[in-house]
Amino acid sequence: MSDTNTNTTPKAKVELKTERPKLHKVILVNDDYTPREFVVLVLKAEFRVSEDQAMRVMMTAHRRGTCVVAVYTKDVAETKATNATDAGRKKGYPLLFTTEPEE
Ligand code: TYC
Repeated sequence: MSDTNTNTTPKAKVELKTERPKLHKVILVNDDYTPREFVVLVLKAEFRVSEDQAMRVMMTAHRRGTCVVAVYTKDVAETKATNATDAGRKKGYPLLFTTEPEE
């Protein structure tokens, strides 16, 4: 009993599936008041993108209404969106970053 495995009952196989955490998009929303250069500044500071990439993202939001900036885990996406939105608010701009889960 103590040194022999007499248990012949088949064990249920437990499948351990590790789900990847869903990524969340940070979305830049266009407005009519925030200066283009300020949007580029915030994108570079908060999302660590190059001048070129910041300019492309800003112009895409400017022309199309919105642009996906980057994807992160939920917490990081929400923190960065809040920080970037607050940077605009501090200057009195209606600059807005939102988040949404990726499909
Ligand atoms: N539309 C703004 C302007 O013409 C610039 C701008 C671009 C503001 C993108 C917000 O998400 C934005 N000054």
